[in-house]
Amino acid sequence: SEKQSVLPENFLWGGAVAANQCEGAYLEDGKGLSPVDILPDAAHGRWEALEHPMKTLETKYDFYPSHESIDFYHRYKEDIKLFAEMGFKCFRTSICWPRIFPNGDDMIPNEKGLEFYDNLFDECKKYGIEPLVTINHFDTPVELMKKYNGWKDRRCIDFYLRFCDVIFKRYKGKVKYWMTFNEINMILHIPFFGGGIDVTNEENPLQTKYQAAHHQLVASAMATKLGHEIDPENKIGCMLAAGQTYPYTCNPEDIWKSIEKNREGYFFIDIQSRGYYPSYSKRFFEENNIKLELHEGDEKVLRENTVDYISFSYYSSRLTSADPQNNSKTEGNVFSTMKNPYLQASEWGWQIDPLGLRITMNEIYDRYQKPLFIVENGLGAVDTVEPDGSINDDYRIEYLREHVREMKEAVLDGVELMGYTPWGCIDLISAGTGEMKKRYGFIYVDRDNDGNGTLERSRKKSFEWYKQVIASNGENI
Ligand code: P53
Repeated sequence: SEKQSVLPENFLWGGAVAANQCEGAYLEDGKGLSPVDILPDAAHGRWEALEHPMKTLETKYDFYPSHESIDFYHRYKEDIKLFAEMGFKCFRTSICWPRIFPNGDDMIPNEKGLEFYDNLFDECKKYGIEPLVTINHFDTPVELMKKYNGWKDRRCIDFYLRFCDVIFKRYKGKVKYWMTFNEINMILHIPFFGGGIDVTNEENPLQTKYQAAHHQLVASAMATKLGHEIDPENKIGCMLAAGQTYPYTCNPEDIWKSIEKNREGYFFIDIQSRGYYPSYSKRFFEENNIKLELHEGDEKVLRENTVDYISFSYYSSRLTSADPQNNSKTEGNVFSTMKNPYLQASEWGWQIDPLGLRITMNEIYDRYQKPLFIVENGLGAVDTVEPDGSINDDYRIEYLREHVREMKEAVLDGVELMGYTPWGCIDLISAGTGEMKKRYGFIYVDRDNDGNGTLERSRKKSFEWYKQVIASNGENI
């Protein structure tokens, strides 16, 4: 029964987390503050706090979800063992920038921080798990915001490259797959997460965001160059918060609007993958009174150092209309989207659209013709622990099964796909809400929104399901 599988033999099955949402140990071994470390949860004003981070710095909250988080910093061995039991081929995490450079602009890296990631990657290697590393996942040091207003300041390029130089050299031979910035388009929506920026007092916030984006795009290209020089084996990718925006109706006005919305995200990948500012950006900048400051050599660096692959997160499609009357924005989503009457939504209002994944993959692949990597996908849901300790998360299995099904369809459509790492393979703190209750994991963590619980780990029903998906290379879903 040597049935040929749809997915390639070397397909990278795994799971994804980010340092700032799972490690905890927020001041241990010389670490500086990450953006999440100054934020409360949604019930205590997280959104307001995200919008005015400088003011947030002066506010004392009773509880900070990230400070202990799921304590991955001390429990990673146990967790990686569980990932290995599921058969993970790869594991996506990020390197916490302020663990390595507590102030961001330090000259000398923090050895203790570097040691932690040495141990972490060695532990992965023990089980043949390939690390997949996000260099900056919402983790621009808070000190850089205080001193420079984050990525608004061009000097962040140098600080970031110093960080890249240290980690590329240190983990050479241990890490091969890198992503320069998590959800690089997030800088437009949550500039504090995306770039350590407070836009409260900015005259033209859009100008500030795009100037910061330019700095990140140049930094990303320079990091790609550096990474290839240090180890030609390195594969360096970009990362987009994806999800196709559909037009509400066949009214050409709606179609045009959806094109504009999709370009908001493509803008970044057009530069990172094609190597130059897209033609449509000129008019957009003019109409929004944005004047970018480019340095000599920027355009050359962008053109000569495009990414090796394109990774992205996909949770949902989006929907837009030209008529503002129709734009009944759904709750709980950073991307403004209308309610799609054909789709169900999660408890947090995220609309569930498996076919949208196939659509999104086909669109991205047609545009860039480079290998894709799905590095986030999943369902945030409330789980119930039964008296016997079991957790029957059939809703999560259902969500993932339908998405894996459509992912395979996209591969049959001709899309080149490197791997699949569902988000929050172990329960962790939600980026958007700071909650524990919004769970994504195959592995349950005993901890609630207020930080109560033993932090003990247990296998959910989806754990066994995912294990057989991997074992069959995606054939038994
Ligand atoms: P949560 C929304 C808000 C913040 C970050 O989100 C987001 C999104 C969704 O696009 O992006 C990613 O935790 C991000 C992860 C995050 C995940 O979505 O709000 O890369 O850090 O946890 C899920 O449910």
